[in-house]
Amino acid sequence: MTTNTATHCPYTSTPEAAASRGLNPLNTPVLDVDPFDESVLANPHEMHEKLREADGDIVYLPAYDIYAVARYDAVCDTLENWQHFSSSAGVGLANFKTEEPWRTPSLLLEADAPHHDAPRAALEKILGARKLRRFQTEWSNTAEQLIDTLLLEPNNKNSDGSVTLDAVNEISEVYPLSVFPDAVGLQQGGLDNLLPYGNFAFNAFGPRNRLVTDELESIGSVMEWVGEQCPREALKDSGFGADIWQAADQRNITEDQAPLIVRSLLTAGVDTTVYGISAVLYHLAANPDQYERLREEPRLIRRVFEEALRLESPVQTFFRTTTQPVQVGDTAVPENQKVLMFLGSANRDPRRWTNPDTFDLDRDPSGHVAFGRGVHQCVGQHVARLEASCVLEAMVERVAKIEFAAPPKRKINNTLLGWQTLPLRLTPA
Ligand code: OVM
Repeated sequence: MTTNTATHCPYTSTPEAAASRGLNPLNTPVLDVDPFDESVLANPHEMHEKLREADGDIVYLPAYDIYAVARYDAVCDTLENWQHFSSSAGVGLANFKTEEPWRTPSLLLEADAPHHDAPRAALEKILGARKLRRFQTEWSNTAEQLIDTLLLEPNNKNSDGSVTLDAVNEISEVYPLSVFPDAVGLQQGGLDNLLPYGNFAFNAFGPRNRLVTDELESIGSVMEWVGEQCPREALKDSGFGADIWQAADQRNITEDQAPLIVRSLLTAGVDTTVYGISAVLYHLAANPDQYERLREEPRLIRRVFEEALRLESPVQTFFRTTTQPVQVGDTAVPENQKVLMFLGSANRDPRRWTNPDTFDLDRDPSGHVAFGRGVHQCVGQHVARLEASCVLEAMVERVAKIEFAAPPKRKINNTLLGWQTLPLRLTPA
């Protein structure tokens, strides 16, 4: 049985060949799609549907010799089963067992138990919801000042009193950069390295296409700067960075681990929140009725962010690597195979969500996998939520209407889905 363009895995062309590779010859759909093609990266949803509707819970993609899961249940099962779907061979296309990683692997992202446990436990404490309350007032004030300033900026002003701006440049990138580096305890200089570093790191999970190779020349000095921010001496006395070093003093992690855990904050903590804030602003501009409702019911702010994360899934994909032959539905996946998980597809799977492509404040978006799930689920999710809710609170109080001033442009990244420009017209309240 086949669906769409699905045929069958070439490796399973004869039962003997299939058996020798541990594959069930009858039941692995093969799809001729390229998830990293630039036009697909810009608009992945049609491909997602093809992947979900293929005749199996897991499919084979000959373009990269990888397996892929795109249905909600299959993505969740893969994320939860860290015993069979390992992170320590890298969570990108590259298999660290046979390919040199572009940097020392992350102790959090690219590690399995037991090595993962101590760094994860330490960072979970440091970034826990309760620990973040100390930033609430300051981060709210920063957001309020930012929106106030933008609404008053003469260069943004239209004759009718509204303002036109690029929300990516002026909100999504500005806000995280004005609160997060300070919360980590970074010094002032060189913060302009953070976005290029994150952008490269997320590109580096994909194949060595133009998005990666075009940056190879410039990334060396960026990596050097990032490395220099991680030692204890480089960091301020208070902040997430100092907290990580304190965990080393308490022997919860080793002194060798501390700088790499700081590096994780710098890798995963900026671009992700930039994309998250852009996502929610985009969907509010696209759904003016929902923005109006949000202004009447600001208690929906937390939900609106989750619903935007579900629909946009700023982090679209991660890989795992099989530790042993594993049966997924009707397919026997061999050992040491890369499995690509489509988080963005799971978050729009009609098996799980009613009207999955609709931005709807009446739905319960919890259970989305935009932050992943299982032992690696985003450890910084409370930081992301706090940043976004501060921005949205400031917006709903000050802005009556959000509209597109021009069509937004996609930013292309091998892993991230988001916006390069988001031209908005804001009408002050
Ligand atoms: C890391 C990390 C964690 C999550 C995402 C990520 C670049 C990196 O620990 O370095 O993306």
